[in-house]
Amino acid sequence: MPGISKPEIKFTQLFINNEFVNAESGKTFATINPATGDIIAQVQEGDKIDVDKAVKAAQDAFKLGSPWRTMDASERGRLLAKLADLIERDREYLASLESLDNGKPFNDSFNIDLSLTIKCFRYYSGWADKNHGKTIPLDGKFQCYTRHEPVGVCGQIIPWNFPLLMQAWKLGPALAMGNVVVMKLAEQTPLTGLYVCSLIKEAGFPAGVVNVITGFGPTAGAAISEHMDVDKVAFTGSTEVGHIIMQAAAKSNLKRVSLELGGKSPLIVFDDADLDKAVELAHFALFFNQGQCCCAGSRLMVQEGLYDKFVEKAAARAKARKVGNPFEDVEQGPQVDEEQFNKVLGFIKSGVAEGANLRAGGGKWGEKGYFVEPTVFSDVSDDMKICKEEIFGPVQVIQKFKTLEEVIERANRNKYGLAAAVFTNNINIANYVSNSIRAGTVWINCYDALEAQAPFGGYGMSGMGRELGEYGLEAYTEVKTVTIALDQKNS
Ligand code: TXE
Repeated sequence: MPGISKPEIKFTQLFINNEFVNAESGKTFATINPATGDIIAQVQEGDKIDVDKAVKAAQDAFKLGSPWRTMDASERGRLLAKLADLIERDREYLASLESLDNGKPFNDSFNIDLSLTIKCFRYYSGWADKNHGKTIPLDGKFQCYTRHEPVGVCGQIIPWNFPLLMQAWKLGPALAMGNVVVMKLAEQTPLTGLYVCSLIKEAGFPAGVVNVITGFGPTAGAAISEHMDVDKVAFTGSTEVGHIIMQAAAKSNLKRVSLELGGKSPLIVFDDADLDKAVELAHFALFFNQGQCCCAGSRLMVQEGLYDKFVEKAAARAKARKVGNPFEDVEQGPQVDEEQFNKVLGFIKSGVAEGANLRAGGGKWGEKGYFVEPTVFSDVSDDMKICKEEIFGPVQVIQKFKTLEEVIERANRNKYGLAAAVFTNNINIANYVSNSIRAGTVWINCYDALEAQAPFGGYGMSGMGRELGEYGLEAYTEVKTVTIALDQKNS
C-alpha cells in the first residue's frame, strides 16, 4: 500500500466537550513536514485559559450521576472497542497523516504504529469490566472489600515520536478505568491526535470525557501539571521536563504522577551470539523510527572476540540503510524537526571531537528536510558524551567489553534504566544478565518486542510507574477500602 502522500487536513482546532473550538487567544502555530521543511497547516495554540475550559468540561463529565459515571463498565469497554474499529477503518488515512506530520516511513506507520495503536485500544477495552477489587478478612465483626475507582481528571502530556501510539497508551487504561482526560499533544505532531478526537465523538463517548489541547509545553503543558483540579498527570518525554512535571505536581495539589522518560539502553552482545542475527537486531534496535525511541538500543556493548567483525558488519548495514521520502519504499525518514536534527548533528560532532571512531555516516542527508545519515561510532569509551546521553537519532554507539562482570558493572553505571538486551546462546549468561541489569524491560535475543499485554517503564531517571498490561491500570485507579459493621461474623 503506497499511502496518501497528501492527506486532507481535517482538524486543527482544540477538542473540548466533544466540539472542535478555537483557542481563546486566537493564536495558531505551524506544524511542519519534516521531509521538506514546508508548513502543513496552522493549528490552534491552546494556553492556560483553554486548559481551564477543558478541565471544567472533564469535571462536568465526571459528576456523580453523569452519563459517564453511570455507564456500565462493559459499555465503556464497548466504546473503546468501537474506537479501535474506527481507527482501523481509517487506518490508511491515519498512517499517511502520521508520516506527513512526523516523517516516519509510511510502511512503519501503517504496519507498526497503527497496528499497535489499534491493539492497545482493543486490549484495554477488555479490561474495562475486569479490574476487580477484593474482599478482605478483617479482624472483628466486619465485612471489608475494596473498590477500584477512577482517579478523576487525568492530565496526559505526550511526545511526538509515536503520536498515535502514545495517545493510545494513555487513553486506553484511563478510559477503561472510567477516568476523564485532558490531554496535550506534542506541538511537533498534532494532526493525528486531533483526527482521533473526531473518532472518539463518533464512537459515542459522552461530551467532556476526552478533551485534547494543542499547544506548547511551558504554557499549555504547564497549565495541566500545575492545575489544582487535575487529579493525576501522566507524562512521556524528556527527563528534563519530567523533573518540572513532578515539581509542579508537588507545588500544586500533589496530583498523582507517572513518568516515562529518556533512556540509554545497553544492548550486550556476547561472543557466542549468532553474528549476522545480532548485527541485524542491533541495527533495528537503534535505527528504528529514526532512532527516536525512548528504549532504543543506544549503547551497544560487544564482547572482544566478536567485536571487530561486528563493527565492520554494523557499519556496512548502516551504509546500506535506505533513507528518503517517507512515502517511498524506505527504511528511514527525517528527524521530527529542525531542533532534533541539530541536536543529533551536535552529538555526532561531539563524538568525533572526543575521539570516537566514525565508521559510517556522520552528516546530514539530502538537500532539504531534516534527514541525518545513518551513523556508526566504534571505540566509544564510557566517559564520552555520546555514551552517556540520549542522542535520540540514527547514531549507533559501539563499545568493547571483556567479561560478564565488567559489562554488567559498566551497563548499570547509568542514570537511566528503561530497557536492556542481551544476545547470547548461553542460558546461564542470559539469566544472569537479565536479573542483574537495572532496567524496566530486558530483551533476550530480541529487541522492541513490545505489546499492550506486557508492562513498560523505567528504573531510575527513566521514570516512575508502569504503562501497559494489567500493571498499567494502577496509575488510573484509586483503591477504596469499604468496611461494614456486622451483627455477627461467620468464617
Ligand atoms: O521533549 P519534551 P522534546 C527526549 C529525547 C529528545 C528530548 C527533547 O531525548 O531529544 O527528550 O525532546 C511537553 N510542562 N524525548 O523537547 O520537551 C511538550 O510540549 C509540561 C524522549 O520534544 O519533554 C511535549 O508535549 N509539558 C521521549 C512533551 O512535553 C511540557 C519522547 C515532550 O516534550 C513542558 C520525546 C513543561 N514545562 C523526547 N515542556 C520518550 N520518553 O519517548 C515540554 N512539555
